[in-house]
Amino acid sequence: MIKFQNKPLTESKYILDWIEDMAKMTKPDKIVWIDGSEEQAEALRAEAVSTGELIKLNPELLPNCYLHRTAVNDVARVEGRTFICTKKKEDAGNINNWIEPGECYARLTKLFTGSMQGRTMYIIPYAMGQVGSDFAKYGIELTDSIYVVLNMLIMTRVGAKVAEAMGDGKGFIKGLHSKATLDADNRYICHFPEDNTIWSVNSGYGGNVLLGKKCFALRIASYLGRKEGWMAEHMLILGIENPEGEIKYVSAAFPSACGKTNLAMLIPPEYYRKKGYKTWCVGDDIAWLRVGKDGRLWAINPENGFFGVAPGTNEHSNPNALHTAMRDTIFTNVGLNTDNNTVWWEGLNDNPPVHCINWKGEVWDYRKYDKADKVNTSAAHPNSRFTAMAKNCPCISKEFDNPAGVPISAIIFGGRRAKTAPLVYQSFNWQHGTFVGSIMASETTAAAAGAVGVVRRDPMAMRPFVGYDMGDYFAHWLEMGKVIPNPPKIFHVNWFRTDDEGHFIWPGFGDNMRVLMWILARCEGKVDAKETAIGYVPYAEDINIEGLDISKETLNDLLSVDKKSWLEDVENIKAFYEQIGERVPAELKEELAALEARLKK
Ligand code: OXD
Ligand code: MN
Repeated sequence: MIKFQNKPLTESKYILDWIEDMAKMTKPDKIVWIDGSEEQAEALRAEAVSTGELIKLNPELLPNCYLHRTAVNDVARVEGRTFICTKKKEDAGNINNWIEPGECYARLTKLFTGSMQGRTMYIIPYAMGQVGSDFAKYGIELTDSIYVVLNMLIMTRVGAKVAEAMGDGKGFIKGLHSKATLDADNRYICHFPEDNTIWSVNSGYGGNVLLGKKCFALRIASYLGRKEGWMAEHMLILGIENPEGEIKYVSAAFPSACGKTNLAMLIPPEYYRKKGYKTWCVGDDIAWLRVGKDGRLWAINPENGFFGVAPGTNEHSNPNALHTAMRDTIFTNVGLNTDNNTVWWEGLNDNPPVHCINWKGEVWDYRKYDKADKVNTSAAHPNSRFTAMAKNCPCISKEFDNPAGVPISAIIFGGRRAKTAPLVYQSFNWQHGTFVGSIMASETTAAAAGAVGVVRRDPMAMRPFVGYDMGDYFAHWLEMGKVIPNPPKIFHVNWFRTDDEGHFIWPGFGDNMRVLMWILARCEGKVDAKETAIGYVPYAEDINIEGLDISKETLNDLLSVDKKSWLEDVENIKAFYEQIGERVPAELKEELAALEARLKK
């Protein structure tokens, strides 16, 4: 029998046996249950400060805030080291990396054996979604990292209530994480969807180790969603309230670091504010969607906090995120202003600190900053983060904790495309909308390791997050379309179109509300649109540009469909569908052929 330092939060033999097996393998010195109490969290923060794992920031300016630095080779999700381990390779599909489960367990067992020696194992029982809600799912993460514990306490709902809701434990998601030696060559983020299991080793970076987030709420949950008839998506959820107090909700999928958090916390431009419009954030990264009794699609945000990208967050781009992160926050890999013990990142303001320690822990000289080599010359790593509580967000929706979620009027796909995609267009129907999602593409960002600025296809922004074959995932979308009596309308947006000199043409940020207003007007059948080869595009006069320094011609440019570049894209999509393989549904191949024919007409 293993010995716990504090009272176990469950009596489930199933759960306790599993913990015992994991402890026998990893051999921690101590084992502690995380109960979700403030006292325990505070003691862990103090311990992490005493070992240097966390730096306590200025309590007057940043109350209850801390800074953490990861290893320099461990700063982003590692897609090349992320695996879906299904019994059959074809069930993981061609887009995912795959290792046969038996082989993977054996390989990782070697890495986990003794990996917690001299350390404490923390047992974190957590819920994704409100405990007791029809949407909720439960997991336990075993970890040897206090940083992980403290982040999970912000990002998920943790503690005794969760352990109680797990009951006998069957069906909970078994997560095991160890920093081990942080050896990048032996870093593995492995998912066993057929066993409800996640094993992550040799990393300390959020996206690889906060197992409730990408690993569970997207990869494992997408697999469960297909089996159980619901959807787990890489989507923000935003409510838009009109002057009559009626709130309509949209969910939107964008690839990592394309402004999801900004859109989720958008502040309407003055024109709309004066009229009485308001916006409410339900979620900034993940949506779980189910068909409601009323035949609409309903969504929850399964998370309890935000793991947002810091650089570029400022009073203009996202004041709500900034205010959210001013208390009870863990900053990771940002700069430390040593004059006042606060944090700084590129794009926060125009006053870089004169005395600063950069994300690598070195003295930093702002005069050496070189845009072309951000990783080595900036104060904050381009993928540095804040982990902040949803409840501290000034615009958090009052439905945030509603176990039933919110009804979705529109699904919006988007990418970072300099040329091809217009500012906004609407799909013809659910099937065509699924096609539009399946051909999403974006120029890559710093959220994942690898080259930045290269166009890659990222269907539904889920390329790194689908826990099974991508073709089957598309088929699941099509199936869902058949069982939602009153489905949301599906749109595509692109805030990132540039002129010939490479400048962004659309102002973005709060002004994206203008596009959302067109989208909602379309959902309500209140505005006409132009039918084009790719879908319905707005008439320029229907996008409100009052108060913006944008000419009608520029708007027309933003809304234009360049057939030549679309036809080039079609070739690229064909190759991508080939790469996904034979499970791409016939309906989507037909949509592609029909698009090509319309473009050639
Ligand atoms: C994220 C990501 O951290 O998508 O949300 O990488
Ligand atoms: Mn994300």
